[in-house]
Amino acid sequence: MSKRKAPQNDNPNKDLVDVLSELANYEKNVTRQMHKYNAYRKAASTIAKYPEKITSGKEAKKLDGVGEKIAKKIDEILATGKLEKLEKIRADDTNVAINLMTRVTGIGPAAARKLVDDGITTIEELRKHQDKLNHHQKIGLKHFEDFEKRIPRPEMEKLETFIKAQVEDLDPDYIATICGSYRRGAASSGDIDILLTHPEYTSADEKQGVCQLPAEEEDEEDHLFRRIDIRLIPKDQYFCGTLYFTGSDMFNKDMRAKAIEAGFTLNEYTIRPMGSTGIAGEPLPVNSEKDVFDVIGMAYKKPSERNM
Ligand code: DTP
Repeated sequence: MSKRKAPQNDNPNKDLVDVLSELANYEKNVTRQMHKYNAYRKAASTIAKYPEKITSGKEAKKLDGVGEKIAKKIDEILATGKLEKLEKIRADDTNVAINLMTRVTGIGPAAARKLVDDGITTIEELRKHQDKLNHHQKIGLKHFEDFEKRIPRPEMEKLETFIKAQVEDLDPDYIATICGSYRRGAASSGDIDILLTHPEYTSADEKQGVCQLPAEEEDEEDHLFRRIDIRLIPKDQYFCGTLYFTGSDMFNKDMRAKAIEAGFTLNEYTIRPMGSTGIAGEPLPVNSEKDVFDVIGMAYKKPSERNM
């Protein structure tokens, strides 16, 4: 899963979206208050979709996910060009260091805080104390600079062709789908999320790795190292898997909420009916992503329409 989200360049409310996204990251990485993280993310995502320039908190409050507190912050940003709360967060060295550590793939908020408590505040220092890292985190640190860079779509297309050919060679019965933002049609992706299944596959496994496209011509510059997540999924759970790993994360949250309203519980593995006792029933048979939309009573959305 990637840590850097695509930049919002041509959005009339880019400044507001950037501030809310930075606050969201702070709540996730530093305070670990996930409900606040979700609230800021939700507000940032609705504002990012709003086509006009927002001129007041009152106007923003009409949008889904923007409440009183966020509307106030928007007024402050519009009036002063900044947000006092964010200025304070940025001025705190511990916050800055924790945020930096979480940018390393494999280092989550808890591990980041522990490193900072141990006095490690820069990537350079982290490189000198690799004994504190597990295998996954060491890979993240080794490729820190490359992994921060987004993967342009043309490179994703080449990776897709390359990976699918390898999988086909292994066994033509494998079904492979590159999910994530790539499947939603994004111009660039943070990483490569591959879901793999086989008609005879029955138990789950997960691999995170690193890959690099081979240079096609001798004088061509080397490609960067890219993060690749490969998940091998049982066939009966494949479509709930592609649905979840295609995202976006906000779309997933919304769809889960709609599933609950319709009396079902949906996750990356299955969709199950919720009994009146609050205990989930047996997984429903799912043979396509559309089956899941149908069960919930939602109109089908193509991957490119799931960018919320
Ligand atoms: P990027 O281009 O930055 O890689 P992405 O592919 O949409 O963007 P990820 O690679 O981080 O995002 O994750 C792949 C998918 O997994 C994502 O589109 C939806 C799902 N997902 C990840 N995290 C969450 C979450 N917290 N809640 C719900 N779905 C999630």
